[in-house]
Amino acid sequence: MLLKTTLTVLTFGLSTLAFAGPGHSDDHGDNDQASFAAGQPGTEHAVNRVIRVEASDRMRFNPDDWAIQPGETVRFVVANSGQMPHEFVIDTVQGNAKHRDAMMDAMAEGGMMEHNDPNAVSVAPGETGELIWTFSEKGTFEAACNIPGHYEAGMNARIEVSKETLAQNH
Ligand SMILES: [Cu+2]
Repeated sequence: MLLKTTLTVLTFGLSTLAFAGPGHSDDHGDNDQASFAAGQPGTEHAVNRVIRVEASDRMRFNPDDWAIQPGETVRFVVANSGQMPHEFVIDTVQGNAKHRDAMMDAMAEGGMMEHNDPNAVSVAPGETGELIWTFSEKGTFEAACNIPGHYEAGMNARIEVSKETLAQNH
C-alpha cells in the first residue's frame, strides 16, 4: 500500500516532467481536479460573507452546518480553541476521504503531512486561520479535519450550496 503510493507519486512526478513543455509552466501537477469540485480558492476582494468557526478538542466544528448560495465567496475564520492542532479542509465527502488516506500514508512514513492545498488551512492550538473559498458549484460539500481520528470523532461540517438559499433572500 505504502510502496504503491510512493510509486504512484514517482510516476506522476516523472510524467509531469515529461509533459511539461513551454507554455505549460502554470500546470500544477500535484493538483487533483476532483478536489476542487466544491469550487475554487477565492480572492480577498470577492469576499461577500464571513463565517466564523470554532474548532475544538471535542472534535467538533461549531457551527457545523452552512447554507451557501452558488457564487458566494466566503472567508472562513477558523479559531482553534483546543490544545491540539486542527485543520479545516473544504472538499467533497469523497475528496476528504482521499485526503485522509494520504495523511495516514504520510504518518506511516514517519512524518506529518504539510498542507499547502488551497482548499485547506491548518490551525495550531490557540490560533486562528483563514480560508477564502468561492462556491461556484451547487451541491453538498463538507469541511473536515482530516487529522487521523478527528473526522471519525465528528470533526466535520456540512456545506449545502443551493439556489434555494438565494430564493429565501429575495
Ligand atoms: Cu481536528
